[in-house]
Amino acid sequence: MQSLRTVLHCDLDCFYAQVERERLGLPKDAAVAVVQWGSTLAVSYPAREYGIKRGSHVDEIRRLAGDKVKIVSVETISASNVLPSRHLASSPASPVVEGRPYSDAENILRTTSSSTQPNVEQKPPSGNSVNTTTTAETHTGVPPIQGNKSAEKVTLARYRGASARVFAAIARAVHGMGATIERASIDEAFIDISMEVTRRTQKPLAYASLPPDTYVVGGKIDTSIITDSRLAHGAMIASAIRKRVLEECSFTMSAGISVNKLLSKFASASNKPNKQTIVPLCSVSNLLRNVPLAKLRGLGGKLGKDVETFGVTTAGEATSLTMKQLIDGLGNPKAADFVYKSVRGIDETEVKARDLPKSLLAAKSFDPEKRLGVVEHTWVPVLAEELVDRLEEDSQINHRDANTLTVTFRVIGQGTNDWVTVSRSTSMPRGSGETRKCSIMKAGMLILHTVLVKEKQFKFPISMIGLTACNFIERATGKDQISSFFESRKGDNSTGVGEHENAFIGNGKVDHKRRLQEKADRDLALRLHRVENSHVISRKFAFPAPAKPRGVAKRKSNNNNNNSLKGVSRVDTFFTRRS
Ligand code: TTP
Ligand code: CA
Ligand code: CA
Repeated sequence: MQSLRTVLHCDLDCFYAQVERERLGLPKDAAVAVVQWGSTLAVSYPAREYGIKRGSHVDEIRRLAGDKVKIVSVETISASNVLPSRHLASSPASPVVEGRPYSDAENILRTTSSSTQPNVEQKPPSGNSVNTTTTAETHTGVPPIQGNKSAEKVTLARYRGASARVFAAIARAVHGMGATIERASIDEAFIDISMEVTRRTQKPLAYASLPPDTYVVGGKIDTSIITDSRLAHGAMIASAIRKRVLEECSFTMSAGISVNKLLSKFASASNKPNKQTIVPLCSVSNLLRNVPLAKLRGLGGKLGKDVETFGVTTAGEATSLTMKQLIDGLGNPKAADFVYKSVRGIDETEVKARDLPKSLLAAKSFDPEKRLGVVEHTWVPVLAEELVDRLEEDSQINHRDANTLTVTFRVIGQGTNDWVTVSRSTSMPRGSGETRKCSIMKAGMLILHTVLVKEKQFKFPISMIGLTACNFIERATGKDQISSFFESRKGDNSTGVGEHENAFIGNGKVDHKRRLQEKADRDLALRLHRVENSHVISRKFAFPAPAKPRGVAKRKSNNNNNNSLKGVSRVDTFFTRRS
């Protein structure tokens, strides 16, 4: 029965903008717009007051807000330190093309040494030094540094990192509640807290004790009614989670509290930023009455269009359709059932902790390039570096290693003259840092060279290259690592046993049941962290499904540095020969 479930939807406010605001040490109320190739991805709420929206071009931001909005570009990485083209703005029409070209080095120098440049990024980029370019700001005569899509690639590492911190804080906030957390995107999660709410409803909760930033769709709730009382308890938990995220990560988050995913997601978006909204069952029909069909989950595409052929455009109107009409019209009883329920706010979908990503990808599309050397020297090192970073992050969180490296590229097929996507796999080089990066580069170059130059199965130009790590195997992990990961707090990099676990071990009073519960919670937290990468990969780099890899190295559990397909020695020979 859906009224006995309590489902939260948590969504960070203007996520990328908050990450940049925090990174640059700007005040909480700073007007910030985060742009990628000149177009806005995220807008802080104060900046929204100028009329700036997602998709606004930098020119428009300047026109609307002058220098009152801080423009920050997403981080990009390039193969060379300074590529002349990177100083051009993304659009030829943009006046910033006329801006004085200057180098990254100059920019960093300027930004770190000049206190008279209030709108210039204050902190140098974190992470990789030489190849990582932080592209910042700006306005009034200073060109946005990020510029040339074909010479740089965007990296979302900053936002992934911030997201991981947030999810860790959420996991800690619901620790011990038997909650299920489903990561829905880089900045949002569904949390099923039904079990904890059931436990809490033994105690009455007065409406007046709800946090002041709690809104109720349709006015008030009556906490003497069990369904409303559950939502009130849910609101207390939501508030605690948001508080924790704010304290540990300095990010504000909005939340929706209701009985299912559909309604809680609606709720979280209805009072932003930094607020939470309850949708009680009695207000569902009012809430959905004027909602366009396309706004409902699952009805944004063809199915929604099919329902519109009945002559209805809103959820409210669609409730006039009978199940029989829907089955006859849609020709699919399952789809009919889904529509019938959705327009009434009924969603039986479970909140599910998702599985680990099966692969990690670093990829780049670029203008067709005829010279293999340019691709090898420009993109392979950048992608290898990104992949190593992600592998190391993944290894730390998920205690596993990839066994296979797949190199995918887009070229012209011999004879057909069509673009084709080709994949070749080899054993994943082991090691860490620079050494591993070099080995991955060598393996990638060997594959490209073998397929494109030696075998001549495909023709230049080449327009995309991707390095994928897959075929993961779990490393044996000690309990300490899990505990310390779970318990570690912001800024606490210690690898020792967390405070909770210490108490647990120290007093020896915790019973078996609690021990199991804690383990379940830790596993939950880990599972949650493990899905951290999957969303971003598939969303940000629309990467064609690789053709069935040929020559995939056999999985070996005791694989150390076993580059069995072509062999490290062959890779080394190749590299030595070329260099
Ligand atoms: P959203 O949650 O959709 O938006 P938001 O967090 O910026 O703002 P809101 O307060 O309204 O929730 O997206 C989260 C981040 O994902 C966003 O900050 C930037 C990124 N993003 C894109 O890069 N492209 C997109 O098309 C969307 C929708 C988001
Ligand atoms: Ca958001
Ligand atoms: Ca979101």
